[in-house]
Amino acid sequence: MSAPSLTLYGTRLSGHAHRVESFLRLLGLPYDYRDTPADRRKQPDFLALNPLGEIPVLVDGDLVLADSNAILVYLARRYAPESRWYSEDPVIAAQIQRWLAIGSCEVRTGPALARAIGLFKRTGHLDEAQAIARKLLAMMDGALAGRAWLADTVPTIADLSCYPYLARVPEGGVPLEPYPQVQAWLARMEALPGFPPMPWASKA
Ligand SMILES: N[C@@H](CCC(=O)N[C@@H](CS)C(=O)NCC(=O)O)C(=O)O
Repeated sequence: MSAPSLTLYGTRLSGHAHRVESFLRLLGLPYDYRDTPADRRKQPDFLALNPLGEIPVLVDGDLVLADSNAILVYLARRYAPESRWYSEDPVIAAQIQRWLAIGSCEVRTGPALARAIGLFKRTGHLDEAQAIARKLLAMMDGALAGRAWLADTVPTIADLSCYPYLARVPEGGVPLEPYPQVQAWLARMEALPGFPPMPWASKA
């Protein structure tokens, strides 16, 4: 396999970009990082990479790929095919897909939106986003009882997808204390060798 030439467009406070950057770090893949704040995402050169104007975007040689979960799948299959970050097992693959979907839906409309309203003055209904976050956290606390990881007996891209916005949901006004299984899982994530914790915006 030729040496990868990877470029990641993101920002350090984006949980979506964190999904990708944490995986690049865990896999030990070298990459260039292009800080891409909101105004840059509307420029023609960035829109040529992702017409939706969203980070993250990964460029790997001739490949331009947007969407954090799609990038996680690509990196796992392209650069770690023998690992268990992804799975060919039908049941585990389906479980991973379920959590990636939750990462795109409930995580985005709950913890991610509550944090964005609180921190970045994004428009939206804070009460509704916090309610979705609490419902999701309660469900995850139950799902993680008696198991260490979301989709398999080892960490997978499902855990990477769900981690960042749940780790920093207190910045959206939702405390983590009522959810001990989620807190223990977040601690396990942050103990993975080479794993970069999601930064606190309030401490940035
Ligand atoms: N489905 C996308 C969503 C990415 C997303 O929402 N990115 C935000 C930043 S965290 C963004 O760039 N929004 C457009 C903007 O802020 O201009 C993914 O998973 O990558």
